[in-house]
Amino acid sequence: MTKNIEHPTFHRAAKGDRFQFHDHYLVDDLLDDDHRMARQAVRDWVKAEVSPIIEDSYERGVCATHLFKGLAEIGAFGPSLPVEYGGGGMDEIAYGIIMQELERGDSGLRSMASVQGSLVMYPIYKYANEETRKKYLPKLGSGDFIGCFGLTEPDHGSDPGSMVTNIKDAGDHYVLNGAKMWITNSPIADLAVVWAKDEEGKVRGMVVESGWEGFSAPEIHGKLSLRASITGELVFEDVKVPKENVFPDIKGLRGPLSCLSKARYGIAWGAVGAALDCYDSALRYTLEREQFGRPLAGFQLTQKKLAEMLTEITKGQLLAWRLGTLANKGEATPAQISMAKRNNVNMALEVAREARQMHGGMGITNEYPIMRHMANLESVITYEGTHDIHLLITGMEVTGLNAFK
Ligand code: TGC
Ligand code: FAD
Repeated sequence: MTKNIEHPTFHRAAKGDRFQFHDHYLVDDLLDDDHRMARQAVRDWVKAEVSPIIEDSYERGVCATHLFKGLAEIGAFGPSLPVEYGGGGMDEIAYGIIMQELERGDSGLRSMASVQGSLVMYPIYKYANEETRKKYLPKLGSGDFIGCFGLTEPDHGSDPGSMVTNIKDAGDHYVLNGAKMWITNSPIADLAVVWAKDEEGKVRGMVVESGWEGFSAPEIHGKLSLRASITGELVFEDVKVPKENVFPDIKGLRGPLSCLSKARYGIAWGAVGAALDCYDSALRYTLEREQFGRPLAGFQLTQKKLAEMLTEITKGQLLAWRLGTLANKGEATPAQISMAKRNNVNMALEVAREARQMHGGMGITNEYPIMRHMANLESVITYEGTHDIHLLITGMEVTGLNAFK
């Protein structure tokens, strides 16, 4: 059988927007013009600025820090935060669709935006005093400052409530001691949003500048995942933190967990982007690659794989979109967000694994984005709450029984 170029899928993929036709359930119709414009702008930017360099960055294990400025220019930092505080003034669906397009490029790229917007700008906007907001948010929004978020510790990952990093009142300032681990962007950060216990054992949040005495952020080497993103520790040795930098009114784990809700929501959308890129590559490859005298896509087993991938991606798109409509009304619950993060990241990882096999030997090379997405997604399924932690959050919601305590 010869290659069937009239095959509608192939025809549409070759002719039009190469991603458009993956929208099997016309989710596009659920978006408004602002969403579509934001998506196109980010897609074009990723194609022009990221696609040409990402395989090289990944292979060398280098974070392309110049992209921070570009991310700021396309409005990827805090898309749903108010404009006057450095955000984009858009809704939650715009935020989600931007994360989708970034992660189509690379999960590490989406990480840069998630951390800056949802884990650094969001808590400063939500919890800091007005002076601190004005001091840091414009520079974070413009990409002049890079931020990081320190919650996880060497001995306390899934259970951040047991953290030992602490602050002690020293009159006109606090003294911060402790260490954080696995912190995205920490070695290049200008500031960190840090969570530490006060003398009453309550978790408090604060902005800590990297130039202050006693602050260091050594890089973590040897990562085989998210290689285009930089990760490090945060070490605090008697760091003096001015009192105005400590968030005044939020006490307890609710503070950092509310930021995680915001970022996990973005990941639920972002993972769809990584899945779409893998699916797209598998579809193109199997339509072109011939074995036994016909395109691989002509075999039933390949079609089963493609059909199932597209079905799962479509379900993930609809889950993210529905969550977005709830988030726009302020009604998305942490448990709903957990379900979407868990489902969509797992879905993307399964799609990546299947796509890898469909590329045969070529699938293990950097000619195709598959291995990079697959390895990245191993981090994504671990950070912001592991796959199993999100399962237990859902389990708690449906049974009313807390499996953590
Ligand atoms: P628990 O007693 O259940 O809750 C403590 C307080 O927090 C409230 N809460 C939330 N509030 C807002 N949003 C959420 N998602 C919330 N979840 C819980 C809760 O109502 C309670 O409030 P209050 O007022 O009654 O005190 O806490 P727990 O100690 O039992 O822990 C529960 C658990 C295990 C679910 C939680 O600790 C958890 O989510 N663990 C996973 C840790 C995690 O996700 N770490 C992520 C670190 S940051 C990161 O990975 C960034 S990657 C960045 C990138 O590169 O993209
Ligand atoms: P652990 O908590 O030790 O878990 C190990 C395993 O045990 C997991 O499979 C987990 O699901 C399982 N487990 C744990 N508790 C239970 C339980 N009760 N029941 C059943 N199974 C359980 N953190 C930050 O604060 N800021 C960042 O910017 C950041 N960036 C990161 C970037 C990367 C690349 C990575 C890999 C991590 C990052 N993290 C960050 C940390 C991340 O959030 C943690 O790795 C994650 O929360 C898991 O913690 P842990 O690695 O200590 O694993």
